[in-house]
Amino acid sequence: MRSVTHSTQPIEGQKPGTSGLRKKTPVFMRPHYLENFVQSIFDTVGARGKTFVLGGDGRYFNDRAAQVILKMAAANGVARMIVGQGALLSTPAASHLIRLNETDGGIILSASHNPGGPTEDFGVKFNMPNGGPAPEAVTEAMFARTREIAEYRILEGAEVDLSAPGRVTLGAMQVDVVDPVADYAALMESLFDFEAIRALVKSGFTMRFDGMCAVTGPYAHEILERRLGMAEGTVVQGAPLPDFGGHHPDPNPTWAHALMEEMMGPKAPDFGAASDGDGDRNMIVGRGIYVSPSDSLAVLAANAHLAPAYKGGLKGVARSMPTSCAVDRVAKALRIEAYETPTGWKFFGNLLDAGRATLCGEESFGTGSDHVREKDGLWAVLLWLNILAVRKASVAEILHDHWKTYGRNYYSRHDFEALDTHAAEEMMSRLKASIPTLPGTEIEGLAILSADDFAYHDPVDGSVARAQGVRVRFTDGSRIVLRLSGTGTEGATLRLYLERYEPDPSRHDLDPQEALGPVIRAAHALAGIREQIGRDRPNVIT
Ligand code: G16
Repeated sequence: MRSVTHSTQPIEGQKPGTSGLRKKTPVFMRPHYLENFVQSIFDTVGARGKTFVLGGDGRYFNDRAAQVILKMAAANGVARMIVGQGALLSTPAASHLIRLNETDGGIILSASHNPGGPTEDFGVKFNMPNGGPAPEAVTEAMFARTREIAEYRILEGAEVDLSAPGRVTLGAMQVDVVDPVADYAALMESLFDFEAIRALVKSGFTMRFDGMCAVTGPYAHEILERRLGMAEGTVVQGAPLPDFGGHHPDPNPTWAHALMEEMMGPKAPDFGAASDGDGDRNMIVGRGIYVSPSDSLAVLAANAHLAPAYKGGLKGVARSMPTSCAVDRVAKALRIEAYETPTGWKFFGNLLDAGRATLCGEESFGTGSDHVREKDGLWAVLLWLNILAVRKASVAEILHDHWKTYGRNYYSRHDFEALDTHAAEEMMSRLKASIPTLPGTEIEGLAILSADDFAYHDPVDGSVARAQGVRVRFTDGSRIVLRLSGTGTEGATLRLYLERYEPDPSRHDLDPQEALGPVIRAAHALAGIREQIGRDRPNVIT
């Protein structure tokens, strides 16, 4: 085995977005593309003598990319790599392995909820020794490195057999191939009352879990069916496929429509859930009732003490800025701090490390806690199950009870995808320029209280993240937020977030789109969506 150094040149556009570098798969497969980015990671965080975790969501090119990264790691002097069997690891499981083994970080191969396949999406991201996504200062340094890179190092020779757990060597590097599920399942068992959930299952409780042909399937089979005793067949679409079976592995009502239909139909089980490509997102559905991610976060915060891991209470909660303020009301009642961060799980890392927050969540179907440093789909499902087992109430009862106590934050996100990038940026610039003129004016009958472009001052390390989204608050407590997505790979995606608070229990059963009608009209008028980007309607509503 020989280590060779290849000359290369910087490649345009290797700037990590909200969560790592995501591009079309054919772009990642171009000569030197993956190699340049991986060498830039090693050049930034160091490689010699270090230990890293490696795994991905199994999408097309996952296996080959893993082999390239292993050979580059060996050539760069990495001492040890811990790799999921078959190069598979869900994102939360990777985060756990990074922490459990006290490693120097990990490389995760995933484009998350984006479709996979030869013409779809691929992604690479680096997680820090705390198990969380690299913060902006680090991803900026990686990006800077991609712009000056002149060579990369790689071992020439045979590939590593990743088909079974065990220890092998690659040059001087040790490679430990591990069962992707075992340590993660043990962690879940240490957090939740599996006994109580098993008793619930024995009492006749039924569930459907949609793995969306992505990485969570094996985890869900093991935990839900084998350890918790749910019937075989509870988990559907449970085998990870390189193209996710042609599906869009995004657990929301649009893309997980089969689950939605079943849960709204006459033969619905008691509880339904789905997870995404890399297992960090979750969607929760009760029989006949959908739980929005913002509501799910609020319900979990209000009931977390019912699970063993959180019985001592929460230190604080955190949500991304566009996420609804429902959890803030719970925090107020619990007399704990509620933090508001920019979109991107990486912004929660400092709060979790500093012990300021225990639970975090985002409107984008992400919920998690300080057990790892990523959002965690199955964790959220298990916390729900633990709560259902203790409260012995249905999802609908728990949700209505929650709204009765705290009021309901009607909430929706409208996505306008594949926009002309220039037009979308132009629209945002115009909107930002108008911010100072907005307070005190009225739009579509709603009076504007305040408007700004969100800036986050991290209370732990003092770093500042500016320009994180335009938010407009109205005097009746309603709110709109507009920002461009940082995870897309095709043109631009405008995300429009809409929220309205309703304290009156007799008005808690409205269709959210109806309840939000005036706010939606105000948002369109304010941003000039049709005039600026030529769209009347969103592609996806969540
Ligand atoms: C990623 C981030 C999340 C973020 C989401 C949407 O999720 O980890 O924190 O909320 O993207 O980001 P954007 O609105 O910029 O597209 P995932 O599941 O894709 O890793």
